Amino acid sequence: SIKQLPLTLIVAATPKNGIGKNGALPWPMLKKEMAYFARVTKRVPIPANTGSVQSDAWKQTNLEGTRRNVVIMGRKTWESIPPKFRPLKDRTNIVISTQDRAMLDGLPEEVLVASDIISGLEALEQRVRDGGALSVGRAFVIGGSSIYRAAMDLPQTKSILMTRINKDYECDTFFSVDLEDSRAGWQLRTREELQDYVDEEVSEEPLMDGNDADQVSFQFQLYQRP
Ligand code: FOL
Repeated sequence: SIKQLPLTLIVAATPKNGIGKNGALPWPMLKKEMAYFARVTKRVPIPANTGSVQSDAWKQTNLEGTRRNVVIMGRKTWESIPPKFRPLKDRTNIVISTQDRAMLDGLPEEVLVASDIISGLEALEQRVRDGGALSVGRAFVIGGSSIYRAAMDLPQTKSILMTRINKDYECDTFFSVDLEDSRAGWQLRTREELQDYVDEEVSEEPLMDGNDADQVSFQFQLYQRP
């Protein structure tokens, strides 16, 4: 059932878990980091092989384009995405808002609006049945703070793709989960496990990005809980 669909949280945060400032990201445009976010949230996993070479070859060609990943975000995160980039392309966008969608100006009809994560997934399931949306690949929770917190309270949230930004930018919004507190059950996976999860190579060394005035390094991580 869609209610039990695994959820992956994807977030970039400073050493003090800062994620936002004045309705935007706290750091300058980090091209390689944003490109990673876009690639990973778009990439649909190929379904597990069944053993038949012939059927696996069929799946690779024919299931391509039949599934789409989902991105779930709060209303303020939606508004923080540059208009030319929203809805996030090649992904089914779900916006969480207590307001009616009529109150959210200029929201394209393909964007689903719901009052909470589970209701949003149920609305999507209905739209898939109606033939109005592609079936669901992976589902990512992309923020902000209150949506991250709501996702952490759901038992199907077992993976966090964290980008650790190695610089203390001033922030007014935080990721309120202490991944270092072992009592919460979050475990840092190895680089190899991260690579298997995102299906791409991940650098052993921190990456560098930013601009001439503001250089910053960052690293990609995977946390999981049992
Ligand atoms: N997770 C990570 N790792 N990095 C982030 O920057 C991030 N940002 C959000 C949530 N999780 C994240 C929320 N904020 C776009 C802008 C802001 C945003 C999320 C996405 C955005 O415009 N994305 C475009 C790429 C634009 C570009 O290539 O410059 C996209 O297609 O995903």
